[in-house]
Amino acid sequence: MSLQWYPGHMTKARRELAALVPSQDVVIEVLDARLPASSGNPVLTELRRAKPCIKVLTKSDLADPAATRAWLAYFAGDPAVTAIASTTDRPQDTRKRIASLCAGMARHRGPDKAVRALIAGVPNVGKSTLINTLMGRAVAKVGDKPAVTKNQQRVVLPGGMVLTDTPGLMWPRIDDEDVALRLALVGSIPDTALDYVTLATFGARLLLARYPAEVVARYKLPAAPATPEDLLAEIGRRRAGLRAGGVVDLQTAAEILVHEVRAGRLGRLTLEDPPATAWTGAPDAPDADADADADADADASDDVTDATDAAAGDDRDPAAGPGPDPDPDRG
Ligand SMILES: Nc1nc2c(ncn2[C@@H]2O[C@H](COP(=O)(O)OP(=O)(O)OP(=O)(O)O)[C@@H](O)[C@H]2O)c(=O)[nH]1
Ligand SMILES: [Mg+2]
Repeated sequence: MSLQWYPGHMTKARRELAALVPSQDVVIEVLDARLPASSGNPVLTELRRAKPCIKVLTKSDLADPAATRAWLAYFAGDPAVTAIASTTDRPQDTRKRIASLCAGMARHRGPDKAVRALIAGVPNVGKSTLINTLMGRAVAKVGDKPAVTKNQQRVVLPGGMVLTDTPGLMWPRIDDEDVALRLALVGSIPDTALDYVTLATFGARLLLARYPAEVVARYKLPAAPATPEDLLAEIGRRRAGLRAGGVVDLQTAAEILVHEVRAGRLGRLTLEDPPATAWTGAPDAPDADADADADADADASDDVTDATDAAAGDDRDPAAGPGPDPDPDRG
């Protein structure tokens, strides 16, 4: 299966993003902390080329804290980017951390010229929310569905930095079916592009493999069902009711599972792990700016952590937030 969901405004959005990149000092790529690989847009990687880049793993309050640490450690091996995790729970920390990183990455601008940064990424990952967090008030429209932002929006932060929000961007054809299904499961691809039973069956398989205990607890099951189909049937029997003739309402069961995964009802889940092979070059040579930033922000909260900390074996919870916390390290 290759999924095509490329609404008309995205052709224009891509063209406008390509035109914007050269004038920017920093590219802020927003990723969903539950999907740090699948929510990375190859179009953006190509457009930004060698621009300094901050990867912000948003919604880390919904992601598995141990997995977020593993992802930050993985990204710390990439000398071309700096990765942090964020959540809307701690806006002050996000503001402080991003301002400090951007200032460090755009020293060439000097003290008199405003730093320019753009925020980009796939739909619904929280780009406009991040703009609002950085502004300290609601200036950009946000919504819990993909493709809310249709045009670029430029704002000037209280500290003087010029920031541009951009529309969520997909690539014209997603050939990797698992990537498409993972993106749909977190709501970056609209429900209209796929059918719920296909999506929920995929989600159920993923959950049974990665978080069987959370599945058992949420749906009050005696044990983890053997197959994704069995799980959907159980959810159907317990929550969706039966149709005429005692048939399980699979469609409703599928909708329940998808919505509950998205909303974090099963707990904090991450749907993919970093590659097993870490980046192996120059592990002792993090760039000087990143070090300075880490020092300056040594008191930053656990909710916003930079990749250098994670790589150094920092075992703080990168995203202490509400909800169940499967992280045994958390103090
Ligand atoms: N739980 C949680 N939800 C978040 C966080 N950040 C954003 N959201 C929610 O995610 C949804 C999408 O947020 P937006 O800021 O509109 O996302 P976007 O990337 O601008 O989306 P498009 O403009 O459609 O590409 C909204 O319902 C936000 O409230 C977060 O840190 N945690
Ligand atoms: Mg938006």
